[in-house]
Amino acid sequence: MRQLKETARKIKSMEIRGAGRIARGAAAELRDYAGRIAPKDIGEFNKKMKYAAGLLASTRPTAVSLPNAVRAVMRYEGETVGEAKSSIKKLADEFINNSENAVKRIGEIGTRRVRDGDTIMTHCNSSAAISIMAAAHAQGKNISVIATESRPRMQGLITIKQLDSLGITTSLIVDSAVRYFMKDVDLVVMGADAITANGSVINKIGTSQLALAAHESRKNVIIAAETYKFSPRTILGELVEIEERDSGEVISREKLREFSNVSVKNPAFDVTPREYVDLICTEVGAIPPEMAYVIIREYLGWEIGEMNSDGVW
Ligand code: RI2
Repeated sequence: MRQLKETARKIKSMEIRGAGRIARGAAAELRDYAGRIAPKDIGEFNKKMKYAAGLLASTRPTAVSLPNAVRAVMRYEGETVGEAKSSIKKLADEFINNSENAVKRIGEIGTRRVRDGDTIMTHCNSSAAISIMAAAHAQGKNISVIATESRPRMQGLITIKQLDSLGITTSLIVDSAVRYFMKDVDLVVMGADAITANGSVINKIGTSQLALAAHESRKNVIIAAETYKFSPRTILGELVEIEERDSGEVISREKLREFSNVSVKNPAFDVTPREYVDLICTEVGAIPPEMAYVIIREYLGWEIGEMNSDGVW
């Protein structure tokens, strides 16, 4: 239980972060937790697994990769504890393996849209988006990247580190400079935390203004996202919840206490309408955002359902 709570804490505090990584982290924790517990019968096992699933799924509300991963593992079967444990292990390993392959495949597909000499702008830190840049670079295309800081958590610093280690020339800019530099950009490549049935993209706060600036300058916007980033429940009319994070990420509590009439708003994500997205690059192909529904139907159809009182779908 201690290890389970520790993983949940790490996801919540963003020690484990990135929509793909938190999905793989949750799947791995469910597998390991199942391996560690010694319940008296299958009934008790199922109850413990439901609790673990609910706890992990509730750590961050926006990235749909997280509940999709939890659901993928919680489809386990078994009449005995032993059977259930091995079913969970198989499903979790499958999810993690598919997820890692998907990121690689997105790179191979997405690189076809990158030309030699392109300057790419990116936002935050997305392993799927970086996979495209890495693949283009590995093919010998001479690309350079403009990366935003991505306040308040500065995930842009992770991006420049990763690109630098690959040998890709990168400029770091403040978030408010995206429109200023858009004239130098050939292509925008970003990740996603969730994609709705109508093709809207939910990603790190600031994504929508970057996409808007790109649209104004007629620059293409590619979203790199595995199929498990698509949200089945949006078909049922549900909106994706935007995570509001602690004010301390923006300004220290001490500093804030100096003011009487100031509060902080810190949404972690925003919504980019599909009009500002040219292509969503998934592991099963590059699709226009209008086709998001098809991905949900073909690849995640079994996921649609309502949450029960335990917080599990
Ligand atoms: P990959 C991140 O969320 C960013 O918004 C990033 O664009 C998205 O997840 C996708 O990342 P956060 O965890 O799955 O930093 O492509 O809040 O790595």
